Amino acid sequence: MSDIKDKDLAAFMKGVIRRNPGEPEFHQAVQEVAMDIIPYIRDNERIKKMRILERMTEPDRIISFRVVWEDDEGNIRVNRGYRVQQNNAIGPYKGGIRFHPTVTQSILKFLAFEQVFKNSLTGLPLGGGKGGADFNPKGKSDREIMRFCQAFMTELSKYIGPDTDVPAGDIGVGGREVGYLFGQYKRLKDRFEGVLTGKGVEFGGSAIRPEATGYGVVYMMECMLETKGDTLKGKTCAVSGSGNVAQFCTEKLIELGAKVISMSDSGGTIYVKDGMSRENLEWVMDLKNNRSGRMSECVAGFGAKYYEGDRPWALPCELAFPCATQNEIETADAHALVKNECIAISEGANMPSSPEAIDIIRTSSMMHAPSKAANAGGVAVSGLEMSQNSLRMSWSRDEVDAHLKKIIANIHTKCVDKGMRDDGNVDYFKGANIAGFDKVANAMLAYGAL
Ligand code: NDP
Ligand code: 8G0
Repeated sequence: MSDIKDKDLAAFMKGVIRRNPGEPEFHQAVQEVAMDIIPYIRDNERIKKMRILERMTEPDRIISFRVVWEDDEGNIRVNRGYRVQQNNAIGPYKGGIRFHPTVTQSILKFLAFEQVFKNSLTGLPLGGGKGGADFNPKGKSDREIMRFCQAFMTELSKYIGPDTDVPAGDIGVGGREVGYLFGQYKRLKDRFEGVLTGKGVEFGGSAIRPEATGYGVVYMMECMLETKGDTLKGKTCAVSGSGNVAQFCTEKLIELGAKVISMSDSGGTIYVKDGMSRENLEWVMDLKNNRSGRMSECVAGFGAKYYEGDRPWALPCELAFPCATQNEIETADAHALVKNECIAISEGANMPSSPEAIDIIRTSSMMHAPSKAANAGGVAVSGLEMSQNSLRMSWSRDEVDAHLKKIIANIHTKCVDKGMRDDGNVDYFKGANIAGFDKVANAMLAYGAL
């Protein structure tokens, strides 16, 4: 964690660390918000007296449960499931479910905390939460995945509802898993209601939800470039990841005439010097979505170069789109981006930049949109899915895409309004933190102490 010079921030973080031992990702996410909010509320006696920031860093509740399922060999397997219900001041808890072996309470608390600010920025009535399990979907059969999802939902169904808490997918949880989860909820409750988002379009899903996060990350980049009179056309772009967010980020970049030179997975990075074609991307989508393949297979697939064990950030690029996971841009990666004169970063993954990397980027002239602003398009379209379910309506692709563009443009404007620095550059991290905080804090103040 980077050095803390502000005394109030140091004291606050000491308390957070004491109350949440062994949760480094949660400490990191809280510190990144608190470093902007503590100076902002320094003279606001009411917010301080009502302990708003302290209350926001304590989840409303955390549900942790055993998930028991049977594998294809008849072995009984045990995993741990969670739902972190962080804050419902401005709407029902909302946020994804992650199935990955690295899932811990710390990871889900950081994600739930970030979600509160992000959901506030969308302008929609959504509180924040996150859930998941330390289950590894890799190498599991379709029927094993189904049984795990059913066992997970059997317990989770007690705590969620369309006006209470509305989960969705995340890493390791895509359309197929949401289908199994929704099927089990419906079976148990005998109710067809908007209790999950990211559903198939046949059963209440919204157009554009699969695309929304990746498209939104690109729309945010367009907004940032526009402030400099620039566009995406012809720009060299490094994308990391090869899952849902990375795929649709790449698709939109190609559509808008940018040159995508990389994608990656936890095994390594592919490099395509002249930029990926639509056909290359379709090949990757089929590899990842239908064949459980590895990016290394792109060498034989379409002649990509492959760097085993590397991330994309040392490849010369003008724009960077981290779309894999937390802390995937660290000190050396940030130095490489600065050295190669990267112009801007739009964060698709949640908290992809380490605190040290953020400090390095902040001292350069790079524009840097934080995940809570840049990837908010996903949850925003989830919010629109909830609206459509309540209305028993479904909107067209064009209608939803138009809403998405507008929501991202509004978030960009909020970041500029609250994050403008004296030198005329925008601190997008500060802007997003303050704008996200304001709405939730005002709602909490209105409710009084409880
Ligand atoms: P997917 O499961 O579809 O894809 C995840 C991708 O990230 C894969 O390429 C995976 O590689 C890679 N990855 C995951 N964990 C690691 C790791 N520890 N080290 C290196 N690579 C890793 O997930 P999504 O695309 O949905 O999510 C990606 C990020 O975007 C996450 O941070 C998520 O929270 C965030 N996000 C997602 C939203 C959505 O709508 N889906 C909305 C907002 C944010 P491999 O196949 O090797 O595991
Ligand atoms: O739709 C959602 O609620 C959702 C799903 C996955 C990730 C996120 C996020 O904002 O991180 C939101």
